[in-house]
Amino acid sequence: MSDTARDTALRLYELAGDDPGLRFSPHCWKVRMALAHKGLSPECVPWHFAEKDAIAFSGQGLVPVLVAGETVVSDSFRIAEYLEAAYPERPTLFGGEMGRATARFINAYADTLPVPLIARTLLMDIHDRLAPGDRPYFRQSREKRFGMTLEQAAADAPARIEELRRILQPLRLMLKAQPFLSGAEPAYADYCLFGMFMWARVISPTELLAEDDPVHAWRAALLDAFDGFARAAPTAGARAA
Ligand SMILES: N[C@@H](CCC(=O)N[C@@H](CS)C(=O)NCC(=O)O)C(=O)O
Repeated sequence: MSDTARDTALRLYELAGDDPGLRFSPHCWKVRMALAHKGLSPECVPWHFAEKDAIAFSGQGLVPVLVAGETVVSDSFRIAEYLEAAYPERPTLFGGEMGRATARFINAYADTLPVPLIARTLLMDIHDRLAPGDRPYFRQSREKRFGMTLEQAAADAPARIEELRRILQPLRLMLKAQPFLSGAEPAYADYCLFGMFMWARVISPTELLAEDDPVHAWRAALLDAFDGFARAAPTAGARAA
């Protein structure tokens, strides 16, 4: 990668609520943390579900989308791979090929198990904080995806939180031996899962974790990373630190 490419300004399209400061997408948070890890500060462009045209240049309809000069990258994992290749002299996101392969598994785990459980606890809160023009699309697409109304999902939230806490057991066992998924320091594998918790933190007052859960302490350490970058993100409601 040439120096010119390294110095290229970065632009990140990310999902926003009616309040454009509310950036809650779990996949965008994975990328936000990856950028912070690399010490990069992109221009962040708030994007709404109704604005498919604004990201049509990326050839698909989902955020995050990263623009780096002439390069356009979509999909959070591919963006992390791009950053790792473009900024090799900065702190590594994967720690090599084996770390990248393992991070890919953690990403798949996060998207397959926690995402649908957490989604069902948040759907109503997300809906209520979207721009009014986004709400009908969100309700229709998510009710179809989950086979239930947003109201039914909200009523079912406590059971889903219990289920979430159960499926986090592998993380708890790991935390007995090391402070982060990536070892002594956090890296992309951690951000893959942490993005899920930022989704909840930004959009909803619902607490997903018990205070004495080791996952709670892991999450707190990541909230504090990069001078409290994630902790400082605007949230929808007042919450305890
Ligand atoms: N695998 C993709 C998933 C991206 C994704 O699902 N993005 C959501 C926001 S969290 C989106 O753009 N949804 C648009 C829609 O549902 O129309 C990634 O990791 O980036």
